[in-house]
Amino acid sequence: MKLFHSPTSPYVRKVMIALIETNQLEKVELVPVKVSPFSPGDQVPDNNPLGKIPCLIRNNGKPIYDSRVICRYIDTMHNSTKLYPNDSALWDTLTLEATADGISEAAILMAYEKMLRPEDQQSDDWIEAQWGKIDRALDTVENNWMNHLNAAPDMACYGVGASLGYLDLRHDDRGWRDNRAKLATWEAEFIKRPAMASTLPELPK
Ligand SMILES: N[C@@H](CCC(=O)N[C@@H](CS)C(=O)NCC(=O)O)C(=O)O
Repeated sequence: MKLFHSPTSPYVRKVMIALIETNQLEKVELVPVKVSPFSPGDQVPDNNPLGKIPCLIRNNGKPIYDSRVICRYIDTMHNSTKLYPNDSALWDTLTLEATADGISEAAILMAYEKMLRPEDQQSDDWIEAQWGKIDRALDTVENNWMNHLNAAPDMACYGVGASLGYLDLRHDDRGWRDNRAKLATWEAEFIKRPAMASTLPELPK
């Protein structure tokens, strides 16, 4: 299989973590790509019309996306500890994973606004509105989801780890840890897991 890959994408990181945690990394060839809404290139849109990564080309040649679909697909291909529960606990896992992905989405849109749009077209109000989503979502995680995060790790926990890593990468100045001692304490331990540590994003040099 082939995975369109970028080391800074929190969504690609989720897929990499899923592959590492389930001992399946060797099944995948990583294809490095750089995509943005303004420069999607050809390779990614030929396989995912949305022009987004991650996109996984399966052994039968068919692409699948997005990260939640890929992670669930990966979870069907192994017999060790599952990333998604197979009972009613699934709905909690999917909701927390969606919350984490939403944090990443708002954080990416903030970064795109600053990095991709001409300065005179950038909107501070719009950036703050995106941060408002992140702020509310982080408070919800801090107040409602710590029991879930502190239980056996599932794909939702890895999603939260990936989204917090992206906040550190792009929006460190926002101080997401302020007033969120429980989440900060959890994250400090969680990032020591080998799958988290080996996928830590770095800004391109
Ligand atoms: N919902 C998608 C989001 C994927 C996404 O936004 N990926 C970013 C990279 S982190 C991307 O490909 N951006 C290019 C674009 O928006 O055109 C997922 O879970 O995979």
